[in-house]
Amino acid sequence: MQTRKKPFREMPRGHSQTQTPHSLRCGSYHSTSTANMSKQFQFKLVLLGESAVGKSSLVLRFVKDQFDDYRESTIGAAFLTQTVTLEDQTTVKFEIWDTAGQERYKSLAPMYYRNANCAVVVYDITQTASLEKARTWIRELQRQADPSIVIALCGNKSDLSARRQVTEEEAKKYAEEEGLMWAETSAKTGEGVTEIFTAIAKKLPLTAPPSARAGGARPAGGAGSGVDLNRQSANAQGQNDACNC
Ligand SMILES: Nc1nc2c(ncn2[C@@H]2O[C@H](COP(=O)(O)OP(=O)(O)OP(=O)(O)O)[C@@H](O)[C@H]2O)c(=O)[nH]1
Ligand SMILES: [Mg+2]
Repeated sequence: MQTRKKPFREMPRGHSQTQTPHSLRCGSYHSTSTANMSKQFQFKLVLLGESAVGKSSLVLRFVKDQFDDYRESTIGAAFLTQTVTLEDQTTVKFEIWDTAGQERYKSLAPMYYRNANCAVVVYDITQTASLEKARTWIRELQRQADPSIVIALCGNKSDLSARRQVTEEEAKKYAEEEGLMWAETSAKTGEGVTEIFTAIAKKLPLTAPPSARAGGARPAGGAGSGVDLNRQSANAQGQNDACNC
């Protein structure tokens, strides 16, 4: 059992560390355009999965391109943002809620997946039980989250393939049956990490109007826009403000 230290800007339950601008608080999804009219969208993304599968590590890799062999388990949830730019220069800003996988925090999860546009449900390829847990989360999302939510199943720790317990075939078949995106990743080596978030960005409805419940993306200058993302561009890469709203 590894000793895990250096918390990843975690948010103790009931304690707000928020420096988050009002416009970025959960439930606020807007888009606007830059002077050259490239489109920008914001989406709420939630990570779910058993404790120690590597949710926080995936976020740390995606947001800061770092990895930490000794991480502390997340308390409550952590909030970060990261932006990806697609080939057509559309930018998608993810507001990421990294939830705590420990059982005692399970009841908090609906608060984080409510109104989420996309979810990354993570399992550890070296732990069969973690795929079972992922299935449980997926069933819960299918029942309780917004019907339009984009769900990606992510088999993490692909660098530990010598200890693999979950085959690619098994996970892929399940994902296909459920209509989920699927990929294997390694937060340690970085393999597949940017790719899975980019694939999600491409799958999100970048032109559709927002659905009734989830915060959908809106075209530049459309009704309800008004948050100038460019004003927050200093925070857009690797921001890790926490928020408990
Ligand atoms: N080898 C390897 N280890 C990883 C990988 N991702 C995470 N780890 C390790 O797995 C352990 C758990 O990682 P975390 O990111 O804290 O897991 P978590 O899912 O956020 O756990 P909770 O916060 O308790 O829900 C840490 O020791 C990480 O260093 C990976 O891709 N490969
Ligand atoms: Mg964590």
